[in-house]
Amino acid sequence: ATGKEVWPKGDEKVWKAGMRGVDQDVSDITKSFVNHVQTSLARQAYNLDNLGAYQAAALSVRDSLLVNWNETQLNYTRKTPKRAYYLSLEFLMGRTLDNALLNLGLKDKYRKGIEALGFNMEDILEKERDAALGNGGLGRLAACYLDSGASQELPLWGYGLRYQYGIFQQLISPEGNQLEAPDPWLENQNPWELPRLDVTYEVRFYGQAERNQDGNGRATWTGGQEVLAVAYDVMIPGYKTKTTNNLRLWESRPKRGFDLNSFNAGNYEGAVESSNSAAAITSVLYPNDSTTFGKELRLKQQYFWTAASLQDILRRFKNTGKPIAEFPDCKILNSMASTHLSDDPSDAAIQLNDTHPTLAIPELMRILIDEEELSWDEAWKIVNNTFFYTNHTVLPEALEKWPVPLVEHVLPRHMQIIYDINLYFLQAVEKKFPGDRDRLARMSLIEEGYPKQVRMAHLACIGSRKVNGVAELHSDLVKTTILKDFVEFEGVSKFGNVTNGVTPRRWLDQCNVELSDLITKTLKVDKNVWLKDLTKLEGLLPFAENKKFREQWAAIKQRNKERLAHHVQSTLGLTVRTDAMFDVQIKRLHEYKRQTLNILGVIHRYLTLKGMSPAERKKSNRKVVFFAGKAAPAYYIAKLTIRLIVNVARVINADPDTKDYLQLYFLPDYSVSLAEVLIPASDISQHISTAGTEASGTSNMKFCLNGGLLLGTVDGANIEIAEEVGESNVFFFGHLTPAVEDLRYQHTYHPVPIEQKCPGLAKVLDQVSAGLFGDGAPYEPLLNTIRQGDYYLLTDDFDSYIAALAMVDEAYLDRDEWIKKSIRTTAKMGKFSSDRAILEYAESYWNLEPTSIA
Ligand code: F58
Repeated sequence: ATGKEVWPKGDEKVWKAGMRGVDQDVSDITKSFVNHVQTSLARQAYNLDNLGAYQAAALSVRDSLLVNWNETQLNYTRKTPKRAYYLSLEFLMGRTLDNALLNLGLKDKYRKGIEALGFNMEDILEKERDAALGNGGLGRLAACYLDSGASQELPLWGYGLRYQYGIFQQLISPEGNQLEAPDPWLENQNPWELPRLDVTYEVRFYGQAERNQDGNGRATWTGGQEVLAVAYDVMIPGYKTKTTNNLRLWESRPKRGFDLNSFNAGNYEGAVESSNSAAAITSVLYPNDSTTFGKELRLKQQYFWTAASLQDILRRFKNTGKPIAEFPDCKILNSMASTHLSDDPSDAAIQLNDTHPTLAIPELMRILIDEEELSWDEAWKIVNNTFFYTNHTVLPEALEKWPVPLVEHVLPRHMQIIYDINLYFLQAVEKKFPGDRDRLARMSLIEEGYPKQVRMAHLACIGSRKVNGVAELHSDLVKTTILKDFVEFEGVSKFGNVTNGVTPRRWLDQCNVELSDLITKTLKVDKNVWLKDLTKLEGLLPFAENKKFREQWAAIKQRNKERLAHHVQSTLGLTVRTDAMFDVQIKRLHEYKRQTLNILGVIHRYLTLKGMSPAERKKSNRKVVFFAGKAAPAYYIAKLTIRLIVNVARVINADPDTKDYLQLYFLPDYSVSLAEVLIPASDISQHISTAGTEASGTSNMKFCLNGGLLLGTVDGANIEIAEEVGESNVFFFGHLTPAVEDLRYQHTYHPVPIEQKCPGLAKVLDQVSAGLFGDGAPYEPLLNTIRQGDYYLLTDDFDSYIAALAMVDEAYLDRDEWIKKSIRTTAKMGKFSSDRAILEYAESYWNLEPTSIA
């Protein structure tokens, strides 16, 4: 503010009319906005900044959502349809206001109202903080599925944790090191959540589990620590439908405020100790790379969340009071799974998003046996018909395992149940494969060792009705590698595939408004039609041949690049040239994702440019390379990669010989909101994991949906994208999955010096070592991962990678042909809508039907 601002902003008459709340000329929107300014925020037109305006707008939109949410929930209660529950430890929601306005179809009206009050829509949207309760793809997938579930009118709820702190904020030091800062996202209040202080459950930890003497398999679990789970509800509006589903997030609180005895004895710290430890459970999201397991607090998070969610699900059932057929004394059994009537779970399906919620399996067993007094077989049948497990990785180091002593200590009763499950299971395996000791050891829920560990993927698999991977190749790998024995034992029909998808509402309509408008105009259908049936995009195909259309398409890409350049200028003070190809790689930093291959490729390009005469250089393609992504705080090699990128950028952006042809940026603090600016601006994006390591990828889908082409390995969903858009529109390189094992064997037993095997790469590494980008010594550990062992096969794929980059350059020189590829790519992305994916889960897994809200 300049100090000279005139208050109120906007039209004083509209403000006054809004304040009186009676004037017929004032739209409902401005009325409700002004009302929230005055009452909920206790502020006035005379001191309202953009943040306040955002909050007032959010509260006003929330009122509209609440009407639909209430109707939806009432409808479910009355009609008691079968429900599905998506249990995910992560929901990476990003911002809500823009999405809610678009789904409600109210964006234009709000824009006008807000402008009349003197505010600018884009400015207030920027004030919202991301809800970043997730690490990456797995968490964002959960958010897309909630959007699609509501949009397709499915009775689908999410269950998660209300972390006080989301994924850490990433800062980059002048030396290029990643620093982590907390993400206090709830600091300015969160208008999107409804605290439900009346919905609470008790959750126990530690204590003693005593098996009953009468041999009925039951036990009593007592003592230990009891904490309270309090529900916070987040409304999930469907696109252009009244259906507004719920995401329930649990917060942990102490059951009793503090210990009065200690307090009275003057021991104030002691008095609050246990309450602090209860509150700690939901304090922070684990910023995992895939290996840091074994932490007690994480185990407590997992149990706290599954136990609270199951109690909530069971209470909801009991309230339906459904007719009891087969087991007259047990409502739960009948409403949950009429297993004796048909093979179909009848009342609830629970999807396990990775193994993180697997404790729900022994927990439901515990409730059914110890509390509802069912027999083991009855309980196991229900469990087996209720759960579904999605696997998101086959990397061995990423498969969750919990030390037996830890589980025994924190959840003594669950450890007993896991042992019992294992006993019955191994007896069945032994029956089918008599005397096959190795097989029993491989399949056991318990891995021998010091300490013994519980293999959560095995537990999730045998406790579930179905198991799926997230792309065709990945699902095949699940069946042939990590769960091979289980396929042989249980039959292949239990194992399926649901290729991931992304919501076209956020990832096209919201993030690329101009492209969405052009598509609507061109397809000559209402926007709702193609946004809900994304295969309609195929109607764009003929327009690839239309010159005027291509010009419009290209002009939009150009403006998206300018928007990104403007963002970089205003946040980092750096000037990005926009008359260049934009090449983007944005994802968590991980060795298997091979950001290192990309940065070494950039150095290679730089050295090549340096070696050219000025005249030669003039003929080369201008390029700007963007990286963004966080490294797990303890992942040393990933952090070194960031450091290398930042220091290479520092050198090459300042080199007068090359800076017109090659620029490089590492954008700090990657987030959903940043992705929404980066993705629409990309010409080419990189998805270059070692073959067989990336389960699916979902940003590849987002880029292609926005007309960006793909440079990638034959991995994950890249393969299915190429099947749809045609291989001629994708740049593939590198070895294929079946070759990987062999190549690794060669590295170990017949290593060839890098100078011999891949001289181009050797030269690049030498330049880094020699100090071209600042002291080379700190990078040695990173470079040595390639020189020795090279587990992720950079030396095997480097040459074909460089060749693929050259093909990208060549293709880009023929701009008209490039735009055609871009249009054809978008046109063929229909398959990758998360609507398709969620309907596959609903039909082939959960047996769930849409329920409309009249
Ligand atoms: C990702 N997994 C896969 N895990 O890597 C990606 O290929 C896939 O597209 C996506 O799931 C959705 O299916 C992933 O994001 C995590 O972030 C875990 C968080 C918890 C600890 C272990 C990693």
